[in-house]
Amino acid sequence: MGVLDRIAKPQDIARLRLAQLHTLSQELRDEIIDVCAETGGHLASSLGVVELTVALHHVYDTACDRVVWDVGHQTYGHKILTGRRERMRTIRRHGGLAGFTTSSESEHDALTVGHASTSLAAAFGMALARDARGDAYDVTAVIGDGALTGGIALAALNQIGHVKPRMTIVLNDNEMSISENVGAINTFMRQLQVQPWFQRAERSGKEALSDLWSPLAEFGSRAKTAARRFFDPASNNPFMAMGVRYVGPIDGHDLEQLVYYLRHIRELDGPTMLHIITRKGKGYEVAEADPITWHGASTFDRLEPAALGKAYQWSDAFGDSACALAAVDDRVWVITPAMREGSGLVAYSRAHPQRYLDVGIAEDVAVTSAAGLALRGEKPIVAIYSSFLQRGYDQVIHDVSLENLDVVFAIDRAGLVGGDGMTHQGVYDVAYLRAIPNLSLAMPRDVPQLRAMLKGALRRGGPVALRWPRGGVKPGPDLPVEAWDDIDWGTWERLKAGDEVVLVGYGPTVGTALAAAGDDPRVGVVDARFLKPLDVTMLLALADSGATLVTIEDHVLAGGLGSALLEVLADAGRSARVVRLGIPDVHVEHGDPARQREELGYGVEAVRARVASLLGERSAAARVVDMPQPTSV
Ligand code: HTL
Ligand code: MG
Repeated sequence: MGVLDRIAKPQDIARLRLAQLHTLSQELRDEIIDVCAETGGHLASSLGVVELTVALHHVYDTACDRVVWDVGHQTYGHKILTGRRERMRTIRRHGGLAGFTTSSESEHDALTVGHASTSLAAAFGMALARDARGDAYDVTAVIGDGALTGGIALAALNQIGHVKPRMTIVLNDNEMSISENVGAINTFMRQLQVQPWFQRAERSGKEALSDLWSPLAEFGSRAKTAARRFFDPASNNPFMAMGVRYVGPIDGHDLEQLVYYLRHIRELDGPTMLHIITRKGKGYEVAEADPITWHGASTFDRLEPAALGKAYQWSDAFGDSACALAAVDDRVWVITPAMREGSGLVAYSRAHPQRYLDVGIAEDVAVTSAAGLALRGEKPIVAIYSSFLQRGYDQVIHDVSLENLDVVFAIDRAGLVGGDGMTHQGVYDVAYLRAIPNLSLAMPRDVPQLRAMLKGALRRGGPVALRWPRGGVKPGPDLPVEAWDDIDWGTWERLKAGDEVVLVGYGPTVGTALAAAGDDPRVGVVDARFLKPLDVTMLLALADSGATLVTIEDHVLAGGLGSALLEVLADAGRSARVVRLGIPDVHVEHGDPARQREELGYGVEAVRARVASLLGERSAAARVVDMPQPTSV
């Protein structure tokens, strides 16, 4: 029986000796690899914080102390240690554990999270609440070097350094966001590690440690001395400049040091940042060698991990199109907020490095820098996930739309996203973008349409948002940009005749509509590829035809296409029977999107059933109308 097997509750970890903590770390690492091999998931990040996880649970009681993990994707070890070991193989799956910390899942998860950079502000609030109530628990934020590039993290640090509540900030620095980390603070952190004083300090830290490994009471003041040794005021440390005590960097895989510093920092007043250096993928060779691929892995064979190959994705179609467009127009730029791989931009970043920008996890900066570029005549494309564009919403309105600037938003992961779940669902952007003046919004149903829309967007100018889903797509034919289709801006396309029930979809739900309609001559299909401007002419013609209109969207119903359609009909004083299919007023958890769509009533089977019942209703109504009227007496 291993150490892990003997842990009934996380509080048991407090009693373990150093040697047992080492064994526990090994066992935990092993289990994380096994789980991820079976389920896929955020392997490399979780492996990198195994020792930190064990140290945190050794020092803190997470049932009352608050440990706030940023993003929450690195918490596989934390979940295993906090009563969820048996359910780990359900992670990210339908009805299973969430891939991120989720407070409804466990009292040990301090925050429901998935988007980056929120931990510092949330922990700051918790520390204020604790002090206001006179409580004594500890508050610790664990933030990655990637997440620290986000504006909200830096703004929170600014407050923390000003108000100075007692809290610990563990900066988990593995030099990686999903791809290589970027930014000036990152450069500073790299410089820290090559300073001779740092290397000296690391050695003397070790010595200080062997000196001081004895009961806690002895340590208070000596810890401060040791901590001070680690800091060279001549280094212009930006964290110190912001009013946060800085300790480090230390080796984040050295359990002894981790425990030592966490213990002593909790005794200090005010905020302290412990900078730890870790290796993403630590302990699993392939993941250490290629942490980018193994950041979010699909299932794999532990002993023979093959290259994680993937079919052609919508992201690839965008990346290839952007590459081609930038090659024929030297004013085209692509900006990504830290999502080079996910947005299909690896090839683009190599082909056009001068007109490629990774701004870090800073969606607001991505949008407003695009505005700046556009103000000077460039043609920026902001490549961004639907759910992360939420972070740049004010910038879209205030910096882009007000000036009617030529900025294209290339919105990926629009629709249900699967394993990432609630925090990452791309199901709000139609609603939140449709409200913005000057902006066009469209969704292609295939790659030729994507190319036509992207080319058209750059040509016509003004803010244009194009969206596509997560997942595979058939590659387009190999054609030069001049041979790409043109698109008639703002028009819909009637793909199948039929005038009793007309299914109206956009993007992938056009495929749903076609499949559900089959070859029934009574059922028509329309591709509502422009969500703004809408094709009012076609819409009113459809309404006047007397057909029942069924909108199908992989998006929330509130503010989606169905709502837009009803607005047009109401304003034009027309009436039609409209049935709206899509996501009701709930958060959709992680799971298999195809199954979720059926359950939510807009998968192929669900739509087919709905169409059958609508056709049934119509013929029943027609029979009533056709019946001979009884003669009056
Ligand atoms: N933008 C926002 C606002 N939130 C998230 N989560 C992302 C983008 C995407 N994302 C992740 S994990 C991650 C990004 C950019 C890198 C985080 O790097 P960090 O952690 O250094 O903080 P590390 O992986 O341990 O190195 C997810 O969506 C899971
Ligand atoms: Mg990192």
